[in-house]
Amino acid sequence: MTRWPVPTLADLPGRGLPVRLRDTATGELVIAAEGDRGRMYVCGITPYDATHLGHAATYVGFDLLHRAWIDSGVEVTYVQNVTDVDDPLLERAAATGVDWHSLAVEQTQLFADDMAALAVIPPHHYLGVIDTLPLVVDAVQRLIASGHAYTVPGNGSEPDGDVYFAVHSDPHFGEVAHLDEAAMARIFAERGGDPGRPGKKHPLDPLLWRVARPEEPEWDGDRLGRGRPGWHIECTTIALEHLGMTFDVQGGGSDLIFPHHEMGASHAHALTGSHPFARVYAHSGMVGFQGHKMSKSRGNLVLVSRLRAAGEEPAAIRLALLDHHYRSDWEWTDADLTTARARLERWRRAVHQRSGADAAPVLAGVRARLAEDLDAPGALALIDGWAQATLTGASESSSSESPSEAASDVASANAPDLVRRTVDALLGVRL
Ligand code: 5CA
Ligand code: ZN
Repeated sequence: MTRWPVPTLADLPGRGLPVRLRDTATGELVIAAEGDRGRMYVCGITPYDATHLGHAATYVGFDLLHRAWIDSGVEVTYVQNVTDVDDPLLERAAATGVDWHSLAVEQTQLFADDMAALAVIPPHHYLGVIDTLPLVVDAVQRLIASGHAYTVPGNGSEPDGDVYFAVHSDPHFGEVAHLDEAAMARIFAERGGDPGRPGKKHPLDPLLWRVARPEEPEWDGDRLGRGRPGWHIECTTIALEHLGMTFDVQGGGSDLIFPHHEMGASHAHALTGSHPFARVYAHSGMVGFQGHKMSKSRGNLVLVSRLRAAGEEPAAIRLALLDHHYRSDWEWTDADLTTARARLERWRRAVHQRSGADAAPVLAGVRARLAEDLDAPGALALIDGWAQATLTGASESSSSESPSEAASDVASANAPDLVRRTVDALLGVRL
């Protein structure tokens, strides 16, 4: 996959603090990177109806971690997939009469353009399903050989040979989401699972390899026969290949906790014989619109590209997203943009003053807020306070000045630039 350009980041003096994230699996605040390396996998888009504000909020949220890691001297490896072959994409292509591959290519490009506009740092490794097929085929064959996976016989409506993963062959199954059986059964059916497929050993067993069907894309699967991969195994394979067992942060929206991240973790445990897959499972909240989760299936979407086409500045969109903590569920309204535009304008006026209120505590404060589970709203409030003090000070300042004030004048003259650089490097907003 072609990545989008890397934004330039302003330099900052000193170092950021180690970032702690709330781990979904344990509920604890955990240091996100162990030592001086940070390895992060964030589940990418299924390329249709991209990029809505829910997607954008999720990737901007994890971009804060990426930036805070860079600021604290952590060497980051960031990996992301594109689910460019999967049932929902194929169904959308069929329903609208377009070629599935063209749809995927066009929407992946749109997503890249939106991410670049929003100043999201791209992943180092960015892979689609087709890029990873041989690795997935190898992984599924190994799971069969080790007894973690099995083929299901055909029947009147399904061909012979689909491969499923035996969830209960992983003793750690259930340790990411901590759901009871009833909740797992319900959510599995809602989110792409097929609990009723005859021949499965357990209703929750997820698909690993779907053998070829007429009218569906198919690839060489070696001993598996021609077909295409299941969803969870793709992300597991990509993460193991580019980050390895055990990496630091598995990220995505909270709609992926179960079954996707639960299954992906179990696949990895079975493939490697070790545990856990990720040290930290971090999940962003769901952005809603018109009373429901913003989702392609419901169609209640606000697209970043439409806002941009209507003349909205991407920095204002990003600020609107940052005004909500990444883990909270929230509802998008037009007021979010109105507030963000006004804030952007106020901050710009303040950083264009010739001098300003002391900026060192602002940099330290923003670093501290971000280190504490990426508290962007807290960071925004600190910049608001500085902007207010600076603009008030500017309107009150007189031309007479005593010589003893000279030293603090040097600091105050540098203050607007330091705040501008803080907002640029840590929040990804150019003033
Ligand atoms: N391709 C899979 C992941 S492997 C997928 O979930 N694709 S997606 O296009 O549906 O979503 C892309 C990312 O945006 C995922 O991390 C998902 O959790 C997140 N996401 C989807 N809808 C929302 C929403 N309404 N609010 C916040 N994040 C969302
Ligand atoms: Zn994924």
